[in-house]
This record gives sequence, structure tokens and C-alpha cells, in this order.
Amino acid sequence: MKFTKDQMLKLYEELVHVRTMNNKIVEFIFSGRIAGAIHPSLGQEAIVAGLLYAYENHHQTVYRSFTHRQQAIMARSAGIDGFLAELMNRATGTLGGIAGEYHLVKIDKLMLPLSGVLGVTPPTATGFAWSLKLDGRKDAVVCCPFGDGMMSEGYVYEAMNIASIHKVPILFVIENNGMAMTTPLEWESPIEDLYLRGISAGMKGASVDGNDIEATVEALMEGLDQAGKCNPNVIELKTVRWEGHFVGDKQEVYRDLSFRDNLDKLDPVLRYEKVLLERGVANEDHFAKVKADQEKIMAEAFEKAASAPFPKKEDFLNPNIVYTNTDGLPIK
Ligand SMILES: Cc1ncc(C[n+]2csc(CCOP(=O)(O)OP(=O)(O)O)c2C)c(N)n1
Repeated sequence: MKFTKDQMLKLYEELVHVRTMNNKIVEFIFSGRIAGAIHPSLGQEAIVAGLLYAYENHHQTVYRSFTHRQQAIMARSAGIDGFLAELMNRATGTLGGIAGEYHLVKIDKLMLPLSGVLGVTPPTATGFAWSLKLDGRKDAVVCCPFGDGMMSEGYVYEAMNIASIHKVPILFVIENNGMAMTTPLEWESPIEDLYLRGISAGMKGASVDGNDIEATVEALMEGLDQAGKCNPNVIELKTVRWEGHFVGDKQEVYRDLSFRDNLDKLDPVLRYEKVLLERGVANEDHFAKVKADQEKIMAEAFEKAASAPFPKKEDFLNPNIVYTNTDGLPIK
């Protein structure tokens, strides 16, 4: 795929958008305005930005599940104000601040069920994709991203197997960052290339440099195209987790951090800046403007969410609010 100048600039903007949101999340956690274990995608922005771009440019509707590192995609799906308020457990959140990001389900916004239980999304997303096929829906497809740690859960492989047997319209995306919490990949998998698990389930698949935004987008667009024709497939995107598992996790006690010596070779934002400079598509002034614009957008959106009130205490105990139907509306 050749990208036009406008498309390249859009990809760059998305990368900066995701990086800026990551940095804001960290800032708001350390200033006490976001609570709980939040997992940003620092260093993995090309995957999040690539998925955003693919979802918005694929010719079918893309229902999606999420990893815990995809706040920017949740924000684009739910609407940034509602999402950020939900992330900060404010009453103005998409689900009234009761769900938080871990349980933000909104089918009408294409957001498939999530859970704090690792491994739940592939079986759920596969079932949803299968129902699309049974309903004769040719206008829609499902994308299910997950990490290398999740790939080691038995029911994730079972989901791939079922998807392959019944040819359901789903793309599995493995974000292989080489770490599952404190566990390095070699402790949980005898193979480095996890897309081979999809191949062994009879699907097509490929492994791609997940820090290269263009390669990532190309692979995802092709994967969605195939999935949309009921050819389930798997794309593995290799990347590196820069920080601890969650913000505040002291990873230096369990992890060799020598990868940090080569961050400029890994950094998806810096790498794409070099590409755009070499191609004469953009210059340093453009990069600075995009960063300043994104900083302003994020600062305003985060402050707005943080200034909203918390839900009422009794709402957390109200089953009509805690349990919702698939559109995220209270069950009456
Ligand atoms: C069933 C279950 N086991 C363990 C956990 C704790 N846990 C949350 S995230 C995670 C690691 C996930 O690793 P990976 O899938 O590689 O994603 P990454 O965090 O690297 O993006 C673990 C073990 C959980 N939430 N649920």
C-alpha cells in the first residue's frame, strides 16, 4: 500500500495523539486524579494508532474488543469526554463512572464486552463475530487484540480454533511486547513468533514490526479485509513495553532494562518523524505544532473530566445501575 501525503500526516497525528494521551494518564495518576492500576501503551503507540486508523478506514463496521493498553481507542469509540470521565470514575462518564475502563461495554459504540479477567475477550469476540455471520451481516467484522500473556490462556487458543473451524469474520491481533506483567515471553512460550498459534489453528497469519506505523497499518488493513470475507486470521505486532506493567510498577526489580539504550530505534513516533523528514513530507515545525495541538486538546479534556462530580455512593450498590444491558443502559 502506498500512503498519500495526507494519510502519512494523519498517521503521524494519531501517533502523537496516543503518545500525548499516555503521558497525560501518567501525569494524572501521579497527581492523584486517576486512581487504580492503569496500563498505558508508552512505546506501543504504533499499534494503538494503527488500529485507530484501520478501524476508521476499513470499508465495513469494525466491532472491537480492547486490551488494557488501548485507552485512545476506547476514547475514540465512546467519545473522549465520556471515556475520560469513566476512567476517572466521574458521574459524567459513559456508564456513569461506575464501570471504569475495565468494564466499559457499549455495543452501540462498537465496544465489545471487557473484563478484568485476562483471556475473556477472544471467546466473547469470536462468539459475537459468529453471530454476525449467522445473522447474514456482511457489513461488519470483528477485531480482537490481545497481548502475548493472554495468548498463553487456554481458552484464547480455543477461540481461535472455533473461529477457524466456523470461518467467522474476525481478526486476532497479538500485541507481542515480550512481557506479561513480570513474566518475560521465554518463560511462558517456547516459540517467539506467536502468530504461529493461529497458523496451527488453520488460519493465515503474519508477524510484523509493531513499531513501524505503516507496516502495522498495512497488515491490519489486509487482515480486516480477509476477516471481512470470513477468512479469520491473525496478525502479530512485535513491540516493546517501555514502562512497568502499570503506572508506578517498579519494573527494575524484575526486568533487564538494557532495551532503553536503543529507545530511538524503537520509538514509533521518532521513527516516523525520520521517515517523514526523509520523504520531505513534514518538517520539525510541523511536528512541534502537532504536539502542541494534541497537548492542548488532551489538557482541556483531562481537566474537564477531573472537574466532574463522582457518582453517588448508593449508585455503586444499585443493581439497576451496576448491571446493564448490552447497550450499556440500566436494566429496569
Ligand atoms: C485470569 C487472569 N490472570 C491474571 C491476571 C493478571 N494480569 C492482568 S494483565 C496480565 C498480563 C497481561 O500480559 P499481556 O497479555 O502480554 O498484555 P500486556 O500487559 O503485556 O499488554 C496479568 C497476568 C488477570 N487479570 N486475569
